[in-house]
Amino acid sequence: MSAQPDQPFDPRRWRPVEGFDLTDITYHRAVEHLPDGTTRDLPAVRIAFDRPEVRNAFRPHTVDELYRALDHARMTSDVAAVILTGNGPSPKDGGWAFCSGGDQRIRGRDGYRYETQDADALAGTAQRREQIDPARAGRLHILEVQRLIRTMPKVVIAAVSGWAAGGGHSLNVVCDLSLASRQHARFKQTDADVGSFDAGYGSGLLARQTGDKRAREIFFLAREYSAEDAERWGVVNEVVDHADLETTALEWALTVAGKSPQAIRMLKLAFNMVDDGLAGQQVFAGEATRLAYMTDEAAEGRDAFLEKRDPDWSRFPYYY
Ligand code: S0N
Repeated sequence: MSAQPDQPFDPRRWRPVEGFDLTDITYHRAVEHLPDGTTRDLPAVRIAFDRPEVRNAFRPHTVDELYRALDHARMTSDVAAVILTGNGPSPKDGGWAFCSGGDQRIRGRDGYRYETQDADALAGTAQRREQIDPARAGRLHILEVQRLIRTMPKVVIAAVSGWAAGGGHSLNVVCDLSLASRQHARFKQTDADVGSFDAGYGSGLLARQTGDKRAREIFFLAREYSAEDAERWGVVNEVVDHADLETTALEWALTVAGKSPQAIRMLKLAFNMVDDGLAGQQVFAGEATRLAYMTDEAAEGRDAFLEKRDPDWSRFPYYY
C-alpha cells in the first residue's frame, strides 16, 4: 500500500502494532508526528482485511487473526476506538472491498474448512486437503467476532471502502458507527443467494437500523445498493469521498476518545442491552458491578467479611 490519490490509507498516520505476524489482515496504531521528529501513539487502531484479490473474503484463518487483533484492541487500555476497514484496491482489477463475507472457495457441506496459512499456495493439491484441521472444521467463528465487536466496551467504526457483501455486510451492521466511500462502497446481502444465512445480528440488527420491510427486502431480493441508499436507510452514518474515508474515520475515533471512557462504555452496553436480552444485561451488569466495587459501600461489605464482623451500612443511603 502506498499513498495514492485514491488511497484512503495514509501510512504516515499509522504504525504496525508489534507482536503480530499477520497474513490476512493488517493491524495499525494511529500516531501523531511531533515537532521534534518523534511520534506519539493516538488512542485509535485500524484493523483491515487484506485479501483484496478476493474482495476481502474471510477464511477461518482471517477470522482468527481478526479476533486476535480486536481482542488486543479491547485489552489495550489507551485505545478508545477501532476502525475496521478493507485494504485495496485489488491488484487484479482495481476493485475495492470492505469485506465480501465467507470465502466461498473453501465452504464445504459442514461449513468453512479450516486450512493452514499457506492454503492458497497449495491450492488444488493433495497436501492442501491434508492440512485441513478436522477439529476446527465447520466453525462459523465469524459470529464470535461479531459478538466481540458487539460487546467490547469500545467504539468500533466501520470504514466501508468498497463492497460489503454477505458476512461483510453483517460485519458493517454490527459495528457501532459506519462511514462509507461515496465512490466505491456497495452493499449487497447475498446470504440467500449462496445458501448461507445470518439469522442473528446480521438480520436482526439490520431490521433495527432500516426498519423491518427494508431489511426483508435487502435479504430477500439481495439487490445491490449504494452508499447513499445505505445512509438514507440507516445502514451507515455518513457517506464521504473515498480519499477522505480514513481521515474522517480517524477524526471520529479521536472524537470518541475525547469523551468520558466510562460514559462511552456504559452507553454502548446500554444501547445493546435492549436487543441483547439477558446476555446484554449480563455485559452491562458486569460494568455496573465493576463501578460498584469502587464505592465505599462495596468496600464495607468486603472489609466486614475479611474482619469477621457484621457490615455497617448506616453510612449509605437507601435513596438518592
Ligand atoms: C462482492 C461481489 C458482489 C463483488 O462483485 P464484483 O465486483 O463483480 O467482483 P467479482 O468478480 O465477483 O469478485 C472478484 C474476485 O473475488 C472473488 N470473490 C469475491 N467474493 C468472494 C468470496 N466471498 N469468496 C471467495 N471469492 C470471492 C471472485 O471469485 C473473483 O475472483 P476471480 O477474479 O478469481 O474470479 C461478488 O464478488 C460477490 O457476490 N461475492 C460473494 C459474496 C458472498 O456471497 N459471500 C458469502 C456470503 N455468506 C457469508 O459470508 C456467510 C458467512 C458466515 O460465516 C455466516 C454464517 C452464519 C451466520 C452468519 C454469517 C455471517 O457472518 O454472515
